[in-house]
Order: sequence, then structure tokens, then C-alpha cells
Amino acid sequence: MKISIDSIQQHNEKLLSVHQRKFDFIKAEVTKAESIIQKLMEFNVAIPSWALGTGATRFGRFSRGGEPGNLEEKLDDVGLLHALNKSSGAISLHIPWDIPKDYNAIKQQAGSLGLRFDAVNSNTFQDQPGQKLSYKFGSLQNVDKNIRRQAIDHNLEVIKHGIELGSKALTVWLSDGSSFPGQLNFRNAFQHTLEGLNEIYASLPDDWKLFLEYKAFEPNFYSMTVGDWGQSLLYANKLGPKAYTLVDLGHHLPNANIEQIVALLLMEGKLAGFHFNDSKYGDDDLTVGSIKPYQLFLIFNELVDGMDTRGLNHANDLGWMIDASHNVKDPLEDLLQSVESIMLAYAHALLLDRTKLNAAQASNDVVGAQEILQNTFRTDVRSIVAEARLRSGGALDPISYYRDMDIRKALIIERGTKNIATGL
Ligand code: PSV
Ligand code: MN
Repeated sequence: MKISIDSIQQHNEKLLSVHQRKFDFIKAEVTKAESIIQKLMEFNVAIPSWALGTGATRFGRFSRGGEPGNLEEKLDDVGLLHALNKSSGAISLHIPWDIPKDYNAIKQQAGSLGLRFDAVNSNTFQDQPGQKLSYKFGSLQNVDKNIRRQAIDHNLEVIKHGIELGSKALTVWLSDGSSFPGQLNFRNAFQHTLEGLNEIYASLPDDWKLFLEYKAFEPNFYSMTVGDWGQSLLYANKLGPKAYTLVDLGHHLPNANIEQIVALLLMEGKLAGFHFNDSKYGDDDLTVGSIKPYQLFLIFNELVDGMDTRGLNHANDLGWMIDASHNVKDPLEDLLQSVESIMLAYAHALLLDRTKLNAAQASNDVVGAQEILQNTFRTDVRSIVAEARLRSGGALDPISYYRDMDIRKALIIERGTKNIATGL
């Protein structure tokens, strides 16, 4: 389903005068509004190919129909999001859930929708139909070298797909670990994993990066072989300069200080980027910013500060992706909300007066520092984000456009109610 530029314009015309009033007000308050808008217009967050269908818990799945049934339809859905918000111009593929049949055709389709291919993701956390050996007791960590070989070969194959598509990074998330004390020799598991990662790393093209994602628990409940940022960083440092630690917001133990983790990884030049989501209890995969928007702002505050200190380009030098699952919401609406939350947090971080914050910190002015952070966070920057979207050709209010045009209904008519997207 394609969205016409005319219909976006009509939508914008209806909302323009209200928007203009709000934008004029904030522009008078915020002297750097124009530079923030420029940065927002350059910033894009990749959509994972597995997040376009309805998610599930182990108790059930409640689809609302119109889900994409193949990679082409998934690309169309991301194209639709990008047409509306102009900030979702990339897709991240999970192999083997989304193996392209015809690279050229897929690349052409992506190009016509203004999309590029972000990191490719390997999958050694599930057994696939017809797969020779099982990952029940882990993949790269496995005590059986044939299973380790199979997992390494899978990653090499994923890199090949990525090269064809123009991706520049491989994201490895391992579910490896153990569920009971005594099940695993920790040091052997680490060494086997390192050996495997070394071989995968060696076959990366020169301009590629390896992102190593960590997770505290699940599916293993006693130990995870890449369980936290310290372990991921240990591997990344041993692997070499093209290996980085990837932060998925939902992969920490409760109350972890993620902003501090981000600050230190950036300081070490080892932060790969993000899988954005939100959580209340564990890896809940909820809409970004739905539970802890202030934490998201604090993370972006460290990101902007750390990237500027290292002279990094905000838009391109780190990997930005959503990794969420939608059990009760329309996945496309959920993704629009997630991207909006990210843009707001980024806008707030750009708005923050860093000179003042540095001065407050240097004089141990604890109250002053909090005032600076919270005054920034409580500034309503929604019209700045909307203005950036408007100037890029997107919709002033993507969700109301989506609802007014009844896009889900159109997708159900086009695709039916029975399609189930590959993925989770
Ligand atoms: C694992 O929980 C994870 O965060 C990894 O990024 C996977 O690739 C993704 O979710 C989908 O299972
Ligand atoms: Mn993830």
C-alpha cells in the first residue's frame, strides 16, 4: 500500500495553523531550534523486519490481520512508516526469517521507498525446520564442536546476505547460557564463544562492524554467556576494533543505570548502538518511552554528550534500531509511537544547556543540575519534532493520518486476516 504525497499535504493543511502557533511559541523560547531541527531531519531509526507483525507471549497471539506475509510486504510497511514520519528510513533483517529471494529486486524496492538496509541479525537461538544439529544447549558455546561449526557457518552466511544488500554490520545475539548451576563450565563456554566470534569477525568486510548484544536472562535463567555489558565488552576488546557492544534497553536487570553504561561504552569507543524498547519488569519489548521516558532522555543526554566529545556523527556513526514486540497494539501504530518517543528524547538532549550542566557539576550544585535536566525534559518539544517531519515531507501527526485513512483496514483488504509475519 502506497501513501500519496497529496494526501499527506491535505492532512498537513488541516493541522497547519495549530502547529504553526505552537511552533512559533517554542521557537521564541528556544534559540537553537533551527539547529535541533536540522539534526532531527538527519536522524533515522531502523525498523526490524520482525516487528511488523503481532507479537505474542507464550500464552497466545492475537492478530488483527493485514500483517505482512513476506519480505516485500514488510518493506512496504516500513516504507509506509517512513513516508509518514520521515525518520524510519532503514530496515534490519533477521536471517533466516527474512532471506531475500532476489537481491536486486529487494534493493530496488527498498530504494524506491527511501530505505536502506541496516545491520543484519543472525539467529542461533532457534532450531529451523530441517536443521541438522540442535541449539538446545547453546550455539557458539556448545560442548559439541560440530554444533559450534554450524553456528559459525550460519553467521558467515548472514554476512553474505548483508553484503548483497549493502548492510554494514552484523548483530549477534546469543541465547547461550545455562538454566541450572553446574550445567556449564563458564570458562569453556566463554572460550568456545570467543573462538567462534573470532572466526566470524575475521570474515567481516573491512568496512563492517560486529555488534555483540548482551542480555541478563532469558531464555537461560541461571547464566548467560554474554550476560551483561562487561562480558560483551570483554569479547569486543579481545576481538578487535570492528567489534562493539550493543545495548538493548530491555536486556538489563531491574533498575540498572543504563545511561552510565552508555557513557562509559562511548568513552571507550565501544558502543555499537541501540535496540530501543521499554520495559516494566524484564525484556518486555514495550513501546519506546511508554514506561520510562525520563530514563530515555537521560540516555540520550549521555549519547549526545559522548558522541560530541568523540566527534561522532549522531545520525550515522552508531546503529539505531527499535526492537519491540506488539501484543495488543497495531504494530504500525506502536512503531510510530516508538519513533516519536526517540525523536523527542533526542530533541530534549539537543536542547539541554551543556555548559550550564557542566558548571553545575563542577561546583557540586546537585539541585542546579537536577533543575537543568528536569526543566529541559519538561519543555514541550513536540512541535519542534513535528516541524522537522513537516520540512522532510512527512505528516504532522502520523498516527491521526494512519487512523483517518483507515490504513489497517486497507491492509486487511489487501492481505487478508490470516497472514502471519515471520519472526517472533
Ligand atoms: C533478543 O531478546 C533480541 O533482543 C535480539 O536482538 C534478537 O535478535 C531479537 O530480540 C529478536 O528475537
Ligand atoms: Mn535486541
